[in-house]
Amino acid sequence: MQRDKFFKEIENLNHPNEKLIKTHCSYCGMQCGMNLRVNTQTNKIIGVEPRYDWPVTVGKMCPKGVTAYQQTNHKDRLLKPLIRDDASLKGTTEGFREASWDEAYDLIVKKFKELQSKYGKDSLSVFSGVSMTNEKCYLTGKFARVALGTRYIDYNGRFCMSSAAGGFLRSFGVDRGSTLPWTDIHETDCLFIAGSNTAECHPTSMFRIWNVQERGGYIIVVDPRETPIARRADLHLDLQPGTDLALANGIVNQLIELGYLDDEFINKHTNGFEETRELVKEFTPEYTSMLTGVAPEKIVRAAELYGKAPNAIVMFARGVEQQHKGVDNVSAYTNMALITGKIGRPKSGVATFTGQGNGQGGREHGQKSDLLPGYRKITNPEHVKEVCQVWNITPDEMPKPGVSAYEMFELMEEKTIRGLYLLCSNPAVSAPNQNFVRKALKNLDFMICSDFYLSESAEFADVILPAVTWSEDEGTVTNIEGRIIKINKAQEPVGESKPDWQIQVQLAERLGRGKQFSHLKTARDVADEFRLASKGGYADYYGATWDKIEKQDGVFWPCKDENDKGTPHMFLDKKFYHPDGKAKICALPYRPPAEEPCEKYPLRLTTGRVVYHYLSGNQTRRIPFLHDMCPEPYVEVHPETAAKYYMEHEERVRLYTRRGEAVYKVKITEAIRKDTVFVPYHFGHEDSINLLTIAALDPISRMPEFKACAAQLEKVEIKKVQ
Ligand SMILES: Nc1nc2c(c(=O)[nH]1)N[C@H]1C(S)=C(S)[C@@H](COP(=O)(O)OP(=O)(O)OC[C@H]3O[C@@H](n4cnc5c(=O)[nH]c(N)nc54)[C@H](O)[C@@H]3O)O[C@H]1N2
Ligand SMILES: Nc1nc2c(c(=O)[nH]1)N[C@H]1C(S)=C(S)[C@@H](COP(=O)(O)OP(=O)(O)OC[C@H]3O[C@@H](n4cnc5c(=O)[nH]c(N)nc54)[C@H](O)[C@@H]3O)O[C@H]1N2
Ligand code: SF4
Ligand SMILES: [Mo]
Repeated sequence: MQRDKFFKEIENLNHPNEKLIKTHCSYCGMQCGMNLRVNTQTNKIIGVEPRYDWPVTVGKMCPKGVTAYQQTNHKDRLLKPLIRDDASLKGTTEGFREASWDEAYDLIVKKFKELQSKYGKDSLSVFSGVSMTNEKCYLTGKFARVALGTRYIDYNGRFCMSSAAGGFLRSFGVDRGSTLPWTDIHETDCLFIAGSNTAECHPTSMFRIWNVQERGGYIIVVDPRETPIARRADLHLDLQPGTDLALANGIVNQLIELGYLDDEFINKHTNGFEETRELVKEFTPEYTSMLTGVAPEKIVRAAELYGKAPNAIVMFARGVEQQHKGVDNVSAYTNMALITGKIGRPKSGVATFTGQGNGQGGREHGQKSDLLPGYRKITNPEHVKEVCQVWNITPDEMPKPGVSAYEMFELMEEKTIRGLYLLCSNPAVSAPNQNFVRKALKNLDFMICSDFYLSESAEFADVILPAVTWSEDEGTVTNIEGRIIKINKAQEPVGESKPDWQIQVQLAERLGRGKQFSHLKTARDVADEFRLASKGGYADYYGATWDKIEKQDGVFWPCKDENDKGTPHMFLDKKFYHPDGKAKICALPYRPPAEEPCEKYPLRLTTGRVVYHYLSGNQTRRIPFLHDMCPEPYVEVHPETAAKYYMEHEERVRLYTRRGEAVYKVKITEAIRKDTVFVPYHFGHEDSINLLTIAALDPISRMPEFKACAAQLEKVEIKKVQ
């Protein structure tokens, strides 16, 4: 094969003092294939090259990916545990001193035991993230339930993918972010993409997406902003933030009106069509236009383009999901595929753009307050029994379900939760309603934070534990497609830093749970236990051995045993995961955003990302190139709106909501609705847009409404500090 030949040539060009470690990027769900370049004299990572032999991204990487390697030996790395003796300095970077691991562990165990004996097991909590491997995510769930014995564990996926998960579970009975492999995308005839700034957030998908147009197919984009992908789309539906449910119902109305139904598919493989048909009757193009701000002709045209395409894929991302009706939005857009039968076959289906590197795997194996490995339920006694056997505990030792991520902060604020083990997340930037969240963190009696840089959240900790970056450990992650892939170790841990799974094993031993943890001596040991724990669950990874992953360029779950090659396409047999084997078409009444504009707050505020930064920015703000390209946040304002407020480009203005305020540079752009302003959220302290966002939670997914609230702008005069 041509690509093998090419790759061999590249290998031959290698410098004798260099080796290449095959792996994937540390950041988003695309998990682009990369080789880390390692100097064999110093054994240090010195660079990166894209992997042309990786079938999903074929040699493509974005600005974050090509600079990701600069994280490993960065000057800001935490090299030793840090302890802060003076609690009055909480919320600052001050007052930390270096300590040995033993001293740190002793202090943590003493404090955890004190709190639990005084206030009960559930006085401790774990808040984690999904930039970690499956093995680490799995062990974090086990650590919370077995080593700490607390019900309170949840993770940053509640702010990310939980609405997609909730919507897929309701529509299909199973939650795999994509029903088909990414290598199908460029071969479809129509892409309907809602609430995804794909060109900035999943840039290495773009070559496949543009290819649809080049082959004569169509791209429809739904976004309040004219993003790069919206600019070149065949149709841009520029809706008001928070109105997707009305738009989806309106498009379904037109798919029915214009006769694009697949009656056979609906009859044989779905439930709920008649209720849905009834419900969407009122969502005529005119009524939908009134609710969403999208022109009626565009709504009809979207239904035509999607309906007549032989194959089509409905795709969405956080623009749709981060609303207090995110789950309904997901199911409502999924209805498009179910009523037209464009699912359960190659080149047609539904996919969400998975956010974090392991956004998929990290939600399947027990970091969520109600879930156990393999997507088992903590409320199901059979499931609990199965997991207890692997964990070597009795079912009565299994804690009850806890609460969602934001609700944990509420319990911290009222002191029901007194201790926190934070790892792999930076909620002092990324959680909504920051004034409240920071108060909750300050209110804790004892907090530990594991990170490789001192994050804004670590500033609230009593003990900081130095973790390793993705390049200093091995394990698996599950990419945007549901494909389990292998992350390889390129360098020994910097300083005294340790992988999170090792920290948890050592802490568990000191907490008297050696019997359940001491046998885990390597990441591979954790992997073997983790595969077993997922066995028989519907997210079954048992057959996804590291050898198979290597041999097959990854393994799509479910993969039940050695002979199972995995499942790239879901539902090819038209069997959905609900007990009756049918998918659910959902009748979903419209409700507006939790906070609508009013006289005092007349603008709609929405938030999101830029290509140069990643999430809370704790990693990317430290990379010189990325910082230079985007050194500070800004507020995007339409020229007519700016003129109304007498604001000029780059002038500093105050943006405020009912919850907080911040000062930003104005970026005047026609690529946004006149009634909407947008701020990227990658910045901390007084620059965080989450000082302003609303914690209105989705009733099912408990996702906060990051994408819509009411705001106002005001001119300010910044006085120079003397
Ligand atoms: N560069 C970069 N890439 C990333 C990340 C990153 O931080 N930086 N993070 C990764 C992660 S964890 C995630 S979750 C993904 C996120 O990927 P995306 O969801 O694509 O990113 P966002 O910028 O949050 O939002 C997407 C779009 O939603 C639009 N939007 C806002 N409100 C609404 C609405 O009410 N309806 C609709 N339909 N659209 C709306 C915004 O204008 C924005 O263009 O990206 C991943 N990739
Ligand atoms: N306003 C607004 N807010 C949002 C969003 C939005 O669109 N708008 N999007 C939300 C979304 S989709 C997401 S995903 C969240 C993400 O928000 P966060 O959970 O805060 O995500 P990160 O910034 O990745 O935080 C991860 C932290 O852990 C560290 N880290 C990385 N890998 C590891 C590891 O393996 N081990 C340990 N111990 N530490 C590690 C990093 O240095 C970083 O400090 O933000 C949410 N917040
Ligand atoms: S697209 Fe995502 S995975 Fe690929 S290089 Fe960029 S950040 Fe990394
Ligand atoms: Mo995310």
